[in-house]
Amino acid sequence: MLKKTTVFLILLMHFVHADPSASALENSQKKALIFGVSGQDGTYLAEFLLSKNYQVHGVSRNPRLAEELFTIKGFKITLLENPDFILLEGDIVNSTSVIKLIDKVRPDEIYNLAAQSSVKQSFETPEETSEVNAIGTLRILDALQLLSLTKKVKFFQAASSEIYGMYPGNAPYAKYRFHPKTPYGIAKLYSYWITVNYREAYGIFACNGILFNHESPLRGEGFVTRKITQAAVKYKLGSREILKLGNLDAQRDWGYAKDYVEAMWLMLQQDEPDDFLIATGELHSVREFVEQAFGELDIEIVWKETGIDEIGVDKATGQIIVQIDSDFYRPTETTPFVPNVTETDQKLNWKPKTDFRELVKIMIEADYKREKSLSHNQ
Ligand code: F7E
Repeated sequence: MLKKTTVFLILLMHFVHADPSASALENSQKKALIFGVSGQDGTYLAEFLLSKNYQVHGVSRNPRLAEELFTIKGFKITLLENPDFILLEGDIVNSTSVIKLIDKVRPDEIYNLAAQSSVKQSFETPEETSEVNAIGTLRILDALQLLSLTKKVKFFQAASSEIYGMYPGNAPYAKYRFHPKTPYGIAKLYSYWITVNYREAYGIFACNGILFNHESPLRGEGFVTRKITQAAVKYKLGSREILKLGNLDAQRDWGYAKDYVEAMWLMLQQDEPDDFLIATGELHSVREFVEQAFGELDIEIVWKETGIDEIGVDKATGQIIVQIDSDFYRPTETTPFVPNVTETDQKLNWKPKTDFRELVKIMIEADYKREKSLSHNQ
C-alpha cells in the first residue's frame, strides 16, 4: 500500500516539475498566422482562435495603426492585452517580408485574409488589386514551398463569391462554373486556382473558403450594409442628410462575419483539404436591407418614382431619406444566385447561426450605441 502511494507521489512530482512534460504542454499550443488581422474577418478570427487556445500571430502593414483600431473598436482586452496575441509588421506584396514572417513564426495554420476588399475600388485600381489579391496568395504558398513547410503548415485562403460573377441565377448549381465580372473577382479567381494548384502539386493542406458577403459592426463604411445602418441611426438621431445609393435591386447573400470565421477554422480541422461555399443560402436586395435597417428603428420607408429618380421617403413625415446616385453603380455587376450550401452543411457540418434580420439588428444596435456615445462625448 505504502509502495503504491510512493510511486504515485513520484509520478505526480514528475508531472509537476519535469521540464520535458512542461514543454510538451507548451508545444501542444497551436500557432496561427493571420495575414490581414486588422480587418473585420481578421479581428473576429483572432478572437475566435484565442478562445480555442491558439497562439495568434497577426500580420498588419501598420501594427501601430492596427493597435489603435483594435482599441477604438473595443478589442483592447480580448486581443491587445492577451499574451497569446502577437502583432507583427508585414505585407503580402513583399515576398521577403512573407518568407521572413513564416520562417520566424513557423505556424501550424496560416489564414490569408489580406486583400483589397472593395469591388468598386478594383475598377479604379485593378493593378494594385491583382498585386494583393492574386499574387499575394502566391507569395504565401510559394514561401511554404521554399521553406520546405508544405507538409507542416495548413493554409486557408479567403476566396470570394465574386469569382462566379455571371453565374446564371436559374442554372443548375455547379461548383466550378466561373465567369468573374470585376477586376476584384478576377484576382480572387487567380488566388482560388493557385491555392488548388499548390494543393495538387505539392500536397499542401490548402483550402479555399468561397465566402459570400459577410457583414458586422466592424464592416468598413464604404460597403453598402454599413453605409445603410450608419445612415439609419444618424437619421433616427436627427440628421437629415440624404442616403445616396446605387442599384437598390442588387441582391446579395449576406451573412454575419462572426459566424464565418468558425467555418474558416473548421476547414483546416478536416481530414482532407477541400474548398467550401460559405453562405446563408438566402438572397436579399439592397432595398430590403434599407427597409429592414430603418424598420429596426421604427421608421417605415415608402418608395416613390422609378429608375434614377426613385426616392425612399419616411412614411410618417414625408422626409426624403434615400436618393439614387449613379456614381454608386458599377461598370459591370455580379449576377446574384442562390448558392447550394448542402456540401458545406454535410461535409463541414457548419451552418450560419445568424439570419438576415438578426444581422441587421446587430449592426443597427452597434451603430446606435456608437453614435450615441460619440454625441455624448462632443
Ligand atoms: O456591395 C450594391 C452594389 O460594396 C453590395 C466585399 O466583401 O462582398 C463584398 O463585395 C451590393 C453591390 O459589397 C451601393 O452594387 C448599391 O451589388 O457592400 P458592397 P460587394 O461588392 O458585394 C464580396 C463577396 C467580396 O468578396 C468583397 O470583398 O450593393 N450597392 N448601392 C452599393 N454598394 C456600395 N458599396 N455602395 C452603394 O451606395
